[in-house]
Amino acid sequence: MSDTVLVDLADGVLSLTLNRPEKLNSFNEEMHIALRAAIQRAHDDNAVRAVFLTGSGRGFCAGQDLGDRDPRKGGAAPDLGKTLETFYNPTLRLIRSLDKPVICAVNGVAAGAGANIAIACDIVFAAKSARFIQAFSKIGLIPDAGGTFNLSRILGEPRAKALTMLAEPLSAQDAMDWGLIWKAVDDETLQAEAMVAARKLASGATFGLGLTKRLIQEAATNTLDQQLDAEKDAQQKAGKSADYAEGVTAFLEKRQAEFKGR
Ligand code: T3D
Repeated sequence: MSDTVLVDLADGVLSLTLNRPEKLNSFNEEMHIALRAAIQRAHDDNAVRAVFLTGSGRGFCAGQDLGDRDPRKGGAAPDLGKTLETFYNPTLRLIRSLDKPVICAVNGVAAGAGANIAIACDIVFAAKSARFIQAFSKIGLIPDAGGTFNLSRILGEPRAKALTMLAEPLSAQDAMDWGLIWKAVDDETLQAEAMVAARKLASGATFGLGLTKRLIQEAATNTLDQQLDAEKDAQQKAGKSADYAEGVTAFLEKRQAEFKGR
């Protein structure tokens, strides 16, 4: 069991803490493998109804550990297409395809792939002191981990191009004002506020939340007609869920619903 990602399950929330603080939680192979395994667990384990992702120490994640890419060590140039295919892309796909909400608490600087993994999560809180940096252009790379997809869709071309090409830090406040994240909150209350949201979701109608997540993601590439059909299909499934029956019953009985995520 690797300690590069701390994993804890409580109240239906699987908490994942990136844990290489001395390197600002940048990714080495061990952390890649540990994070992917933890998110795979969220897919497989019915006890998990929401995921909470954060970092230990003063940073969230500084992207790839560049110490593992040191050209001064000699040898052939690394095949970065292969590292994306082997490590980053499967993790991104797991986050996006997970039919449970992923809440991210960006506790400090999020750079390179670290920024784009945060942005790929479903609900992103950030400490007011946090910064998002598309650091790739500073080292001659392109924005990966879904960055070109998500930034252009969320921000539009002008801001996506300037952010990625200039690599200037974006404050948490600006990220919120630009619609890139859900909320910038005081540093001291970040973990608690984000965890309240995670627990609320984990005790909610998670079957419907999973369908909602998928629909909103698919809307980016669907036509209106396709999306209306997708809503019809999803609502049909939601209408047959135990959570829907419980939600309506609880409303009519004027009591709190007890959802099971089914
Ligand atoms: O390679 C592939 O597989 C392809 C995929 C690539 C994906 C990517 O993410 S590429 C982009 C990689 N990341 C970066 O280029 C960011 C590099 N880091 C920084 O620019 C800065 O560290 C930050 C802006 C993030 C934070 O700056 P600051 O001043 O707050 O902290 P610092 O002093 O620079 O960093 C603190 C320590 O963390 C420092 O170590 P030291 O000197 O105390 O021993 C620093 O070297 C280390 N660190 C930070 N980022 C990385 C890192 N070490 C290795 N790799 C890092 N990415």
